[in-house]
Amino acid sequence: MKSHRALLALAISAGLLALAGCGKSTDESADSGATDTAVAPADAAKKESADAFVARVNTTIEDMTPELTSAAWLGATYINEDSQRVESAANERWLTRNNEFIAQAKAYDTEGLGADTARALHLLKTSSSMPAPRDPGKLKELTEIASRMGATYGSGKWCVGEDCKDIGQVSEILADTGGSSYEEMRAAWEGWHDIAVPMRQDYQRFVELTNEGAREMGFDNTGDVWRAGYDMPAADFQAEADRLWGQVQPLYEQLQCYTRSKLEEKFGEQGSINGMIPAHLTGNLWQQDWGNLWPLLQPYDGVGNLDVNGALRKQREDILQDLVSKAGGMRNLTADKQVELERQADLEIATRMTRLAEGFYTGLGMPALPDSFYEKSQLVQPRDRDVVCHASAWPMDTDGSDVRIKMCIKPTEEELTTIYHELGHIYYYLAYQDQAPIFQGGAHDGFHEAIGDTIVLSMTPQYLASIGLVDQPAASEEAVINNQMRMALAKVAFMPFGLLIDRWRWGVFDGSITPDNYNSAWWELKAKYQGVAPAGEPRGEDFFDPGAKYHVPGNTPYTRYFLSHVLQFQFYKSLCDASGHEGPLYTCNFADNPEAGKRYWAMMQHGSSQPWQQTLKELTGGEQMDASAVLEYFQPLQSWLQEQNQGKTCGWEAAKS
Ligand code: X8Z
Ligand code: ZN
Repeated sequence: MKSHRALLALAISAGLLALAGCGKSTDESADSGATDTAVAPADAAKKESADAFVARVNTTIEDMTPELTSAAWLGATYINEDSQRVESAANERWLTRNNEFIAQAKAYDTEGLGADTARALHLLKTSSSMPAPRDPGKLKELTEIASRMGATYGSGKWCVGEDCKDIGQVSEILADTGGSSYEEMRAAWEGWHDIAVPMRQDYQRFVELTNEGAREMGFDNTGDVWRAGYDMPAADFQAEADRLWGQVQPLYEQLQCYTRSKLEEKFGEQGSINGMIPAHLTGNLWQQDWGNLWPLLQPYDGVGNLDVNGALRKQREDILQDLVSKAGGMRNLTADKQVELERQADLEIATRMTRLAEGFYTGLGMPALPDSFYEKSQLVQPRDRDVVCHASAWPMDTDGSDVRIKMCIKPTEEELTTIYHELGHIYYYLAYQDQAPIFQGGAHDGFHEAIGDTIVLSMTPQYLASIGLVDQPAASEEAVINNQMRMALAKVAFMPFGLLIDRWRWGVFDGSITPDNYNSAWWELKAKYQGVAPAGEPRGEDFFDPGAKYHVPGNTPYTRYFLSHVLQFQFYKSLCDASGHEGPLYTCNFADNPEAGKRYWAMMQHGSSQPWQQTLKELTGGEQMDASAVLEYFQPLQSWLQEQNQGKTCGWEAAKS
């Protein structure tokens, strides 16, 4: 069976299909403003029972998914004008059908319907991340813009004269926080942000078109549609996200303060801007993961070796040496042959890393990945064409027989954890493949993002040692703090970023942020939530900095990642309990525990067939998202940071950004 899950998956991965996306929940209040007056859908609803209609929708999704996903896969892995044309045409066909479905779904009175049918109708009405206008010309224009923005991002390069660097190469300069100079990092950061400038016009039109689609569906604007997908009144959702942020904000502020002071020690006055962190200094283009600042921020030098990067690099080097010696030694190799062997080594280490991740899931009792996964996935960056390197996971059809990931894997810790993340999506697809297509989505989109990240929390030093990536871990308070810092640089640093992208887009969609302040509003939010600022002059409206982040041109809603960063700690705690873990939460590793695996799989099997609160309750016992497990986990680090920050003036002056 095909599904909305496939479509949701594309939302997760490819972006375009997000438009068809599902997994959004149903919410009466979201429908209450419906203005659909078209006669045809009402007539259709009289002639076709709701049950028959939902069955037809399911069959249609099943039938249309393979072509749609293939077109999107081509668009992302073979960027050129032809693939964009095929991709946007496939989307156009699907969106046209989906609009008919939405209109008809709204014509049914849900009173007295069976629970599944009512849920399916509800999902249909609230499941568009790219609401499309009914006007065929405008719908076509929208799909073309969406494809073009995706391609512009995917093929983006920072060029100095003839020397052009893609996102991987730019990221390497930023990631080398010990080696690259302040100015080198700044040039790389600015260079990448230039790729987004040409998207500004397209994005503005994109907003107009999707807002028109949203209004035709009965919503105020596109952001209103996005917020409707959480089985609660859309208006309450923002307050819920604020509440969760309020729980973790003090911890983030301590981490920001410590990081800033270390940057000041290293760079002097250039290390901070009115108490904020300069955007090009965190080792990441968007300041969402500070793991690359480890050399600067490691609390206790040399306590417990957590150098996963070094271990992976060495493994790749060993693989290459092996290939070279099998080929008769370096001296006997042509330049072409050397490149070929390098490439083989890249693929071999990427495959090994993926097998490690798969091993975690199979260790929990989940199935092995089908051979087709390894045959059809893109694990390394092709040399002969542009692709979208941003990692994604794809269900190509609705029966789970063709699942893939698309990545440009390099031998780093960050990429390793991203593989575990992507396989979380893949295993979710496999777990709910027996659901009707329309229920093949996450309980909500944050659940989808949290599956793999929960596993990442279980990648303790003990686990990393068990797979040969670090030495037998030290057991000391210092080692605990070191490991907590390693996790916090990925997880805590991310949280404000997870929130702010959609704060910006919600504002853009509701008109409170207008095109003439797109960029200034972006930096105000960056300042307010992250305490991050660009170096030098304020970034004016000649730039379009939000477009330099994949999910904006890719139109993937982002609050899901913020929610995931809360949920994953709740899932982790429950799975740790299920595995019989005793002791502090942060020491728990549930690898190879069948009980934890059973509980997890049972939750995943529900897909989006019931409100997420119910699914959450089955796993955790509670119906609310709650960040107290985040605070419990990081308690030792929070105390340690407080001590380190004593006597410092923390906080920042956001207004001056
Ligand atoms: O986009 C992703 C995944 C694919 S769903 C690689 N993530 C967000 C990002 O990279 O911005 C995972 C964490 C946040
Ligand atoms: Zn994801």
